[in-house]
Amino acid sequence: MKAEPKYIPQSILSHIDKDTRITALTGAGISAESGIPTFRGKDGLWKKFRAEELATPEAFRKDHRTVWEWYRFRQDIIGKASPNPAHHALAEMEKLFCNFHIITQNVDGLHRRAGSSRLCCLHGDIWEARCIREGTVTACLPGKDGDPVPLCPSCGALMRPNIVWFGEALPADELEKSYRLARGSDIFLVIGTSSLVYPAAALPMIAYQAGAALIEVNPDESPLSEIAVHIKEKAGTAVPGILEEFRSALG
Ligand code: BV8
Repeated sequence: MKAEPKYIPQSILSHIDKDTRITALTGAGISAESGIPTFRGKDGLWKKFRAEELATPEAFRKDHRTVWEWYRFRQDIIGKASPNPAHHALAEMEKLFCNFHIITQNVDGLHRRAGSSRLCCLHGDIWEARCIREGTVTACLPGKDGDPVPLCPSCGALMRPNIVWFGEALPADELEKSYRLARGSDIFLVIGTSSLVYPAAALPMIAYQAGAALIEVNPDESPLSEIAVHIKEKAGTAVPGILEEFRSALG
């Protein structure tokens, strides 16, 4: 009698092949072991602010310098961070399965640095800035003489982080692609997210109601934990373990 695998139920593994449609939705928790603070964890505070108070158009209008200081603080941490085994394992899954995609809420760029390319980025990129006048997007370069606030290289207007703030619409094309992926998944992995921020948090239920097997990797409970196969482990341990179980199931 073959022992039940540690992570993915045998009933799921016995049906996978290289064409199985697998989607991974990732949140800040997948980058925690890279040393990047999560949003709502104990280390989620910056000075006296919380992320929800700074990641808004109102905060930027009120005090764009403080918002830029927060993003430069995060860029500094992210710049020193590297993809961890969970990011690398997802990049490996993309090589094993022709219908493997990642939908990420993260803005840190670590999936791309790990080699993932089939990526749906819902909330933008901390390494990009956008001109508030022209809307042009450029790499997020330092401001004049290292000032944290960058100005548009072509028109000189103020630039903002090219990130989706609370109260702002997500990029329509990325959001539509994420709905399509959720509806068309055989296996939907949910890795390192509190599943509190919408519309991203709606994706696992969309996948589940469309018939996907829902697998959650999170050391803590989340609103999904009751209906998902909940792996109560850190992503850096569990995701490489899931990769190995997928690999052996493919033979
Ligand atoms: C919008 C960029 C409408 C900023 C972010 C219903 C429908 C639509 C909207 C809403 C709705 N209800 C409420 C809203 C409004 C709001 C919302 O959802 N609010 C929440 C707080 C209730 N949503 C919005 O405002 C969205 N906009 O809908 O606009 C609209 C439509 C048309 C026209 C105009 C407007 C925009 C949301 C995007 C906000 N921007 N990020 C930045 O990064 O600076 S969201 C932010 O939260 C991050 O992107 C983050 O990824 C995301 C979710 O958080 P998590 O990733 O889950 O991180 P968190 O810290 O919460 O959790 C970490 C988890 O990891 C924990 O569970 C922990 O246990 C686990 N973990 C820890 N260590 C590990 C681990 N797991 C594994 N391994 C480990 N080692």
